Amino acid sequence: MIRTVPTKPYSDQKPGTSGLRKKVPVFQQEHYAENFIQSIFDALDGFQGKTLVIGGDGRFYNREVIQKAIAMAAANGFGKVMVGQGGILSTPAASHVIRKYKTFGGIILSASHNPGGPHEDFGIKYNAGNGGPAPEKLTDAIFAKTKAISSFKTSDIDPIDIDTIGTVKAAGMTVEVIDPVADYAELMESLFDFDALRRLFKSGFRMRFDAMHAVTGPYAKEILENRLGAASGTCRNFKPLPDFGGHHPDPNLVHAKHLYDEMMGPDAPDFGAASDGDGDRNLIIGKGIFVTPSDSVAMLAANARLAPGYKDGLKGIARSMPTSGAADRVAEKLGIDMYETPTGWKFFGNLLDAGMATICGEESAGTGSNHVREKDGLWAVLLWLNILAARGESCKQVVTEHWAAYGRNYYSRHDYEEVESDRANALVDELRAKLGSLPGTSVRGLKIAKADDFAYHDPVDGSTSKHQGIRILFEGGSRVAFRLSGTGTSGATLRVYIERYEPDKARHDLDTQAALADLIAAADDIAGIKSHTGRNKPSVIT
Ligand code: VG1
Ligand code: CO
Repeated sequence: MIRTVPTKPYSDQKPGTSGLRKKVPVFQQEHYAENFIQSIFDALDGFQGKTLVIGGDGRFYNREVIQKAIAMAAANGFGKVMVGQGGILSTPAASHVIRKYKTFGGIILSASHNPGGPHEDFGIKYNAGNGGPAPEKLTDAIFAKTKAISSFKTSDIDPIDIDTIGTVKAAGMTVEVIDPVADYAELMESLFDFDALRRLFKSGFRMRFDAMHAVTGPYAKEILENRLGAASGTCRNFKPLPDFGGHHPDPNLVHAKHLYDEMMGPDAPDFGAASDGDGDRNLIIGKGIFVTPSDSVAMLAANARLAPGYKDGLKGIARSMPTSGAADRVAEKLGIDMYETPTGWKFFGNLLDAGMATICGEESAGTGSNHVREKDGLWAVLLWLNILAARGESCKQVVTEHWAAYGRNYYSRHDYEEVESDRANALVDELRAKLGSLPGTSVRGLKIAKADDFAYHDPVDGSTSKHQGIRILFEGGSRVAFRLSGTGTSGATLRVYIERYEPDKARHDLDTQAALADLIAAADDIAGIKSHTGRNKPSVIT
């Protein structure tokens, strides 16, 4: 039943910020998925007889790769696989299942916020036994294996019925199909005050949750409508579709503009939220107010004690380098440590495992805590709801009171998508080459205090990760940062991050782009964005 199949390496299987992401036709090349899965197994040690979790966000090609992964896990000697029913497991739910059942690790099939369909994106990532994304050391080892692979192991089994919950045997291995929602919903119930949330909804509190036809639909429906009693119809686009209904499952102000418009409209519900393809991101919009992800991390951290799961306070806060400094001010006030990591959730794992950080966040709408080892979209939504219920205030009140107490970090990210790779690389190379000469000079009346290429020294395992984004720090605390995306599948995406701190309460309701206008102009002067990319404006502004 078990076969060793000869194969040839592909040279382009380097995992990016979060796993390997390519267009579906790339993944459909002969043995492409098999090569990568075998390389994951080849980079691991000691899984014989152990359990592997397999699930995905339901996108096109999910079911096919799940069958391949099951057959290969059996041939490689795993004792058991746990598969989400219908091939579904959100990224945070998969992380939880790995941890709860103390499995060896898990394979998550997702390209997250990237679009899905026969000509769109697919992805594979590996999460380790702590439930977190493979650290760099492991992704480097996997990449090395992909370049040298000469065969993979698989077994000749009939396709497993992944739509029926239960346990079957295949090639000597146990396959358990599990309810993808139950364990996760129970975890949420242990962290948040569900009684208070039921009272909130009973009192007439109205909410809109947009699952964007992606994986959080079944989770949100069960938790918000079934368990918490939110009105039926609270969840929209809740059926996961292989092509996400033809949209990008990216909860930002472009792809979830309909939600934004509704929340700014005359009959807006009290609270609006959305999540991405694999359920680890969150978009938070209160009635009449958009909450910037960086602010959201800070506000959740400042109020976390109001939720039962965090009543004893936080050990520390961690944020990625491009994320605004709003959370730093909260950490300072709470007297707890603050960590600044590179982009990508894999860098939070050690801090969470070591008990050094409790809440982590990224400017890209990712927030999470030590309850799992991934960012968690619904978790953030539920923590917000818990805070609103406990404070008896609106989202807008919580936000404006936070700014009044801590000051406001005006913040925006400008993305230039699908830029020619050579041109994007040239921009970064030029910028890097002149970093040394920038400090002390002024641009648009802003004096540069420091300019560097961010490097992270992991305080837990001592490893160093270099070239994690270029930072230009101005006197007075404003800054711009530049990096190239590691999740795209065509050309390069340049991300420009812009931040300015405003302590003055009288200046807290400016338009964000206007408040940042001089820094936006300075970023272009310094990096030559327009001339390098050939674009005169960003594709997406968050
Ligand atoms: C982006 C975000 C990053 C996030 C990553 C994965 O990466 O900027 O903060 O961790 O996506 O999120 P990049 O390299 O494109 O900037 V997800 O929800 O796509 O798994
Ligand atoms: Co995601």
